[in-house]
Amino acid sequence: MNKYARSEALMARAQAHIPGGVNSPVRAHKGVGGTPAFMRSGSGCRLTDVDGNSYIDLVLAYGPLILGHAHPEVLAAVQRAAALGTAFGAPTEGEVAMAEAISERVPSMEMVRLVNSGTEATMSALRLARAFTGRAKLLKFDGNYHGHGDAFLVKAGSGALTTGMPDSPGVPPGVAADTLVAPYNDLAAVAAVFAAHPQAIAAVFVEPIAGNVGLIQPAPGFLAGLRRLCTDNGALLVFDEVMTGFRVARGCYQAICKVKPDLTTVGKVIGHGLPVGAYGGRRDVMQMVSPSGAVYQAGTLSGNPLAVAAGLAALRVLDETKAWDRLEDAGAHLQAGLEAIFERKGIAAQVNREGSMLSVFFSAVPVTTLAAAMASDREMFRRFFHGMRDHGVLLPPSPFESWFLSTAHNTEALDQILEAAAAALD
Ligand code: KE4
Repeated sequence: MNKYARSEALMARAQAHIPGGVNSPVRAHKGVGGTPAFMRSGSGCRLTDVDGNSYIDLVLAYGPLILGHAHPEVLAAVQRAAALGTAFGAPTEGEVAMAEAISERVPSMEMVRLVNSGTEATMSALRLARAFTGRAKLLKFDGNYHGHGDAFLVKAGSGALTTGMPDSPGVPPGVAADTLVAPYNDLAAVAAVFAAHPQAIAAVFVEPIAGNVGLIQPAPGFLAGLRRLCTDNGALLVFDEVMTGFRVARGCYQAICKVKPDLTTVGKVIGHGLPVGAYGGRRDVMQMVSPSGAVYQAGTLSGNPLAVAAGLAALRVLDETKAWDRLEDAGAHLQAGLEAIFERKGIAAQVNREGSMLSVFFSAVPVTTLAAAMASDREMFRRFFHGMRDHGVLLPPSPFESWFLSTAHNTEALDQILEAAAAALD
């Protein structure tokens, strides 16, 4: 009996009208093969697909669902908001509360503008940095993914890496020419780029934890070094915390690394599954954003009441339950269990983790660069992905994505994940 029959039929229908049958490339399983399961519902840490298969979910929509699927307090907040209307094209109190909530948690974000996705947040932050500095060039890191804005689709991570197109067609050479790339964790290379382009770089964009190549942590001193180089060269430092934001700490990763960026982009958790992103930072920079300044950026549904209600509910529950300690404990439990299994089975693997986000590279050497991630055993990952799915655990369908835990992943679920991992590697 084909346990994915309905998903396969839906994929055939989908491909008639949707490119690749999906609305975001990484969902298409190009990195692991096979048919993606079409999902019907989620509850807590579990998903059920259209064929009735149940999974413990380690994707969590690539990060937003930090409280798990269909959390009652998030659902109630969205239902209350929806009953009052879905959009007004006018300011609402919820947007003020969300901006205050973000600034209170992230002191570097003195002012905030809400948008509808991480991509919009990074695109807007780049335009603002270029306006503030009067410079054109952007420096990013190979394998870092900042959404699909033209300027960022150069040596990009995530789905661009999975599909083997880190430099997308359709990005004009004139745009790509303003995007400079350095290897992640290579401070000397960054200093060299600044020296080669004096007074020309508007901003350095960095994922303070690289979560779109799998997970790679910053080398000691890397982020502080970027801070110093940006200050010395008159460029803005932009932390892209769309993935790490409010997940690895209440105050984002910058509360852990104690490096203060000039601008920060966030998303995912602040919508808890509804579309939202935000950019913010220094008041003198953000004041340049229209209508207080001349840098234009707009959005019909920016600050949408339902997304804001979901995000405010999530941030409140995270505070009330002191979630980050639990998320750290869950991540540590899973990492230790996986490492013990790899050790017992003599499998060369690296588990990189920050709090409740982690990834597994089948590699005999530590993975601290994109090159090392690319050199990991992708065939082994493909087999592991399908073995885990066959045993009821859903990983992101690519070795170049991070796995996520929620507060709903209790000890029973974590132990089921470890049982599945042991079986998948037999
Ligand atoms: P969105 O436009 O997808 O909301 O956010 C773009 C983005 C920006 N910055 C970082 C650090 C991100 O991780 C992302 C999006 N993350 C991917 C996961 N690798 C989204 C998943 C997808 O593309 O379907």
